[in-house]
Amino acid sequence: MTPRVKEILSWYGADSPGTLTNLARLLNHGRLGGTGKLVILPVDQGFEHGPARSFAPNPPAYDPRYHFELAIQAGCNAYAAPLGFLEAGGRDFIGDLPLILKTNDADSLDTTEPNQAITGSVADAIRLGCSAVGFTIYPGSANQYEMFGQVRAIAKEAKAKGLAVVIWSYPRGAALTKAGETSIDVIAYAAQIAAQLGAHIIKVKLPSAHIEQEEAKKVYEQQKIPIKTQAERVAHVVQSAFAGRRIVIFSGGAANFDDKALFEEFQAIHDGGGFGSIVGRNSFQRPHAEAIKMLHTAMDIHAGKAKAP
Ligand code: FBP
Repeated sequence: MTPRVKEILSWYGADSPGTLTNLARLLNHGRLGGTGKLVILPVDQGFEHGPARSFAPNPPAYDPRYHFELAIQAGCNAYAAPLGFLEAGGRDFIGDLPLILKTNDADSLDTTEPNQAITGSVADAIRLGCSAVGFTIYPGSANQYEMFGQVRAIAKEAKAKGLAVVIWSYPRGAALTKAGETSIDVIAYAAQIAAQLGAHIIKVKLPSAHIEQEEAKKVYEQQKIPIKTQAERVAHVVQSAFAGRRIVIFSGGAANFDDKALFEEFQAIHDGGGFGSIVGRNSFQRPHAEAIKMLHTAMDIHAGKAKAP
């Protein structure tokens, strides 16, 4: 156990040894093991965006086993997926890397107010040997309070049974404009909500400099909160999650094979004190060897071993 991982675990004083062991598994695995940084492969896009949009750019990715192999070979800290993908591949890769079961999912056939269905349970996560459960909330949706109640119940059970909890906190819905979904005030707020809901690991999108809420705007201006650069915005989001005492990681977004831009984002996450990335489409939609190379560069940037080229 490195001093940094010990320090991070000390922030979660209410948790049982079982939950802390699982959190430590996530932090100690892979190329970034022990650094306090994480790169996680999430593959729920088949459910969330549909199979062709997700896997046609790199057809081997239709096979559930592809993603286990990619995460293992790249040295990711963990692999996160819905029930079906984990059931389909789990037996072939027992003990090879920590797993996170997504316990709710949405599809893009539904165009009504953003919501998710419960698609997995704590019992499923334990049966599949997972270290954590994952759950998406949509702050700003008319369904947000229902989702907060659901994650509360799943997190309570997960913690009672010794698992860690990862919350994907993605603002969207009737209360927000499109720009508001990634505005700095709203992303910082989304990180705070996930922390208050008891997440061990919080996942948000990288924020823009836009400020959505009028009341918040006044404070950002009065207090001169620095939000000009991406690194400053990352630092503000991390501060918003209990003064940096919660693990906050940032999502990759739609495939953007302009690696320069991607590496600059990883650099900003590193410079702002973010804890790493969760990179789905940008890794599994490119050929395998290129994905490994990109993920290794991402890890080196997060570990401070390399600068964005
Ligand atoms: P990507 O790196 O592919 O963006 O994946 C991260 C992720 O959080 C997935 O887990 C999830 O399916 C997707 O983003 C959600 O994307 P959207 O913003 O379209 O809902």
